[in-house]
Amino acid sequence: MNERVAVIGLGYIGLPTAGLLASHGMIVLGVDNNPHVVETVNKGLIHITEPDLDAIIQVVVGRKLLRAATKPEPADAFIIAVPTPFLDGKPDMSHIEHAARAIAPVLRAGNLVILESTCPVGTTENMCRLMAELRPDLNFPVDAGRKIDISVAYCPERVLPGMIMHELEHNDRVIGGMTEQCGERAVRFYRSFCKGACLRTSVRTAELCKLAENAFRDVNIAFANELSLICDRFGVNVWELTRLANHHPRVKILQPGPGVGGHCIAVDPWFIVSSAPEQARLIRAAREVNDSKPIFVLKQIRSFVDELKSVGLARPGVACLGLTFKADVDDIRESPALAISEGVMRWGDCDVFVAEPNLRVLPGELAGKNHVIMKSAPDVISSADIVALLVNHREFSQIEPASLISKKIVDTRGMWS
Ligand code: SAJ
Repeated sequence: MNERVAVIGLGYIGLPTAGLLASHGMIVLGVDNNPHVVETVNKGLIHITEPDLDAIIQVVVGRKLLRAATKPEPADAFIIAVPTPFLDGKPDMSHIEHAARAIAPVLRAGNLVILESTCPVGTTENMCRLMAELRPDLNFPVDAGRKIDISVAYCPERVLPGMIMHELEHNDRVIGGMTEQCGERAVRFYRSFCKGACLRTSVRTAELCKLAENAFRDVNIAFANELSLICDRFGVNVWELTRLANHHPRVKILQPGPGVGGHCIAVDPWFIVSSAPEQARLIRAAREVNDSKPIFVLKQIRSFVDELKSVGLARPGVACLGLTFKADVDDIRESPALAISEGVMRWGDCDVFVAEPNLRVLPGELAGKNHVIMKSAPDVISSADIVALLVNHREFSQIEPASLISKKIVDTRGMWS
């Protein structure tokens, strides 16, 4: 019989996972507390932008392999993929707690519960203890030596937004079982749809592994961003410098940018820093370097604004190209490009022209402001005196170099450098 799976949380990870499992013949219930999301998915549509996801969801909903609801129902396996924000200097695990409370009443002996959300070390154990308290009639892997009714594992998602459907199927998975038996059960589950290696370990190692991966990338991007500041001081082109340095066989410098955004790399390193502040000095420094980069970009734009004002231009026009946290996605969470555009808007003495091909309306503080206008990239460039390239969307590579002549340029992504 087909395996029944409930996926809790239909966001950037949960919905693609639900679609992939259903496309492998599993009967999937997607659970989300947002009725709009549930309604959208049940129509075979999607509420996020991710290449190839729309076609998969349309097919599996049409074939009745995927259905959405606001409450969990009994299943063989439960995957929890809910947000884990970092609020006021502390990780907020309340969504995981709510998910555990929601699935506890429908759990049955033989079930598998997998946590995929990024979380601080120890979270899976806490979640397991909570479910054990809520269901004293079932044996959870919290007390050594007892027969286990419910297998619990941590298997972090590691997919790259923009490539999720491919990476969900092909990336290797790190699978931490609360016990060996839990790990083996979870490995069998992932092997049924994942073509990558399924690497078994402990829950704590798997939790820290996910955080280490994102902190590693953050530290490496911080190195590139710090180099861009050093290059600015010496009048050196950072893009040329990194290109040349990367010809060394053991050097691979990442790309500097306007800062680091998204809900993963800009957030997850704090889970390590907040729980090991004395040890995580480099990881903290990297966060600070990356968080300070939008301020540097704002200063670059401001110096052009002041220069134009000093020669008599009363209200310079600033084109902000891109608002999302990275290229070719519609996600604005922690976006440095959005923060920079809002910063320019707040000065109040410039006109702000925004081009963002992946959004239909102006988000956040930019919405409803008289001096902020959203238009196509060629239109914003022709209206502006200063052009700030904030996101390297593929549409922007079509921009005619001739249209930039006579403009002041702040190219944060090296597209025109
Ligand atoms: N960025 C740079 N320079 C670079 C690379 C990225 O400035 O050379 C910036 C991007 O513009 C963006 C931010 O970093 O603002 C993060 O983008 P990203 O593409 O590096 O990563 P995410 O956040 O989309 O996805 C990451 C991935 N983690 C790693 O590569 C280690 C992904 O595999 C994870 O699954 C995801 O976080 C997650 O969900 O944790």
